[in-house]
Amino acid sequence: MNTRVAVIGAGPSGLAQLRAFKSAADKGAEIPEIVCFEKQSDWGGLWNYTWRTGLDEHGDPVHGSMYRYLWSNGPKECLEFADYTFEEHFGRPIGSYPPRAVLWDYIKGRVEKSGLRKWVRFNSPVRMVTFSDETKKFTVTAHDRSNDVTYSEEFDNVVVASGHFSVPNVPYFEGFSTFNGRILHSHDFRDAMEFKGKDILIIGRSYSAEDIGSQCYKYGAKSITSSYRSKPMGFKWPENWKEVPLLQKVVGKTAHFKDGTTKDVDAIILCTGYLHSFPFLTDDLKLKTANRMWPLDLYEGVVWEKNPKLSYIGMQDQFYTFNMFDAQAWFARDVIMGRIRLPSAEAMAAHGAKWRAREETLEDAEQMIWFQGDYTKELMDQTDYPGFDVEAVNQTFMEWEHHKAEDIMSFRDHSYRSLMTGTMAPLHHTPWLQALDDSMESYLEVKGVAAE
Ligand code: FAD
Ligand code: NA0
Repeated sequence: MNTRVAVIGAGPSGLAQLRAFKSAADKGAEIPEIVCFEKQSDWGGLWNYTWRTGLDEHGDPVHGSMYRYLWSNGPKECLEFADYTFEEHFGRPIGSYPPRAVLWDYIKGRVEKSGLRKWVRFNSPVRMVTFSDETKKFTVTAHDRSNDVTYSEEFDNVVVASGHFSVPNVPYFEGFSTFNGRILHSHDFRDAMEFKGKDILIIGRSYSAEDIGSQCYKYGAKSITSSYRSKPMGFKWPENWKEVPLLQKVVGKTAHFKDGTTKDVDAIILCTGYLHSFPFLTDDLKLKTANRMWPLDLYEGVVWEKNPKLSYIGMQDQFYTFNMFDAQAWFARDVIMGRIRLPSAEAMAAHGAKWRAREETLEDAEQMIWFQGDYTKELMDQTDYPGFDVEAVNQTFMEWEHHKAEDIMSFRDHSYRSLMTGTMAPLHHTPWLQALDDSMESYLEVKGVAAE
């Protein structure tokens, strides 16, 4: 097979794509040549923490949005790879809410074991992708930052796996330009210690708002005020955390809210989400969507309907993550390798419209989880991805939701059963609120015995 496939991004989605092809090769299939372009100097996407904000060492926008002390926001049992379990990677069962470094290690373990590093060109941001109607090929232009050379190569297929939690959505509020404090977006948040002893204002009501506020509480912020546009998060917050309606303006250090209340604050953290941004794609190839469960124009949430030689992985809003990316990558692989025949353009659009219609009826997180579970199952049923019990994963998500509602500051102190191995995770040695060291060594420590 002398076809060539470009994969853009070596985060969990791009690495799922590499792993999908490798698994076909391991079973004896002839696979295309794969070239993965990765802007950063290492793989793992957002899980590859960077202290940098703004521009990277080359002057490109920093991709990373993750921060120190970030622990998984959902049970690891819900994202476990079906073909590479946590137990296989760590050699024993570990807790259910690992910190970032532990999850990064797990993601890397699978691709290192498969020997996939040679498929990745690091320090290589893709600058442009075009498609020729004549040759039916893509031209991918990349910047080799290590040698400062820009070059172009032809590919038969392109898989976009560049993530969509990197380019911040930054609204303006009256008085921002004269605010006497720091204003930042969650994309640039790195270390909660910066806000110790400070009064902070958080704008937003989703996962970044919830977790960055919780981080600031844990590391000693004086007070947290979180301001919502649509509805409050509604958790039982600690004493020094108040939820208020939307910010109207700031005057000096004083924030004014829609209900007429005010609060003096030292810093404002905009947890206002991210933009899907693909500056390297021409308009005919570019997915344009908000962060939602069912973006349109992607057959099975993966294949670009207007040009099925192009696929996208991981573009949905996410409850399911790593194993859903796997299911998508296995599907994209089989379309590329001709194992899955695509229906007509009309049938693809009609199929997407049905999912979108269901998506529009979703009212809460629980319904979204079942929706995404059904979607992941539909994908898995079409490929040889090992598969797993989606209903059991959904039930674990339900338990997680229940534990959060019970106590938002201790939900990470629970543990769950692996749906891949059947093993019950041990309880972590220290309650999350008291566990200030998020290093892998500290997390994997067993009763005072340091990890090897
Ligand atoms: P990314 O991880 O963003 O990786 C995309 C990759 O593409 C990056 O390596 C980037 O450098 C590269 N890239 C981008 N543009 C180019 C280009 N032009 N050329 C070449 N390479 C490019 N999910 C969970 O399951 N659990 C969590 O606890 C969790 N926490 C999160 C916390 C935060 C703060 C954020 C923002 C997200 C979190 N997520 C979490 C969701 C996260 O989206 C997924 O876990 C996962 O990282 C998505 O993988 P991805 O490969 O699609 O995107
Ligand atoms: P995210 O929370 O960064 O998670 C991304 C939020 O922004 C919504 O609450 C929305 O309000 C609000 N918003 C947007 N524009 C606004 C405006 N003009 N005024 C006021 N509010 C505004 O982003 P979203 O898209 O979920 O929410 C945007 C991802 O990062 C998630 O996948 C999450 O899982 C992940 N994450 C994980 C962790 C951990 O694992 C931590 C942080 C983030 P409204 O009213 O429209 O809802 C620990």
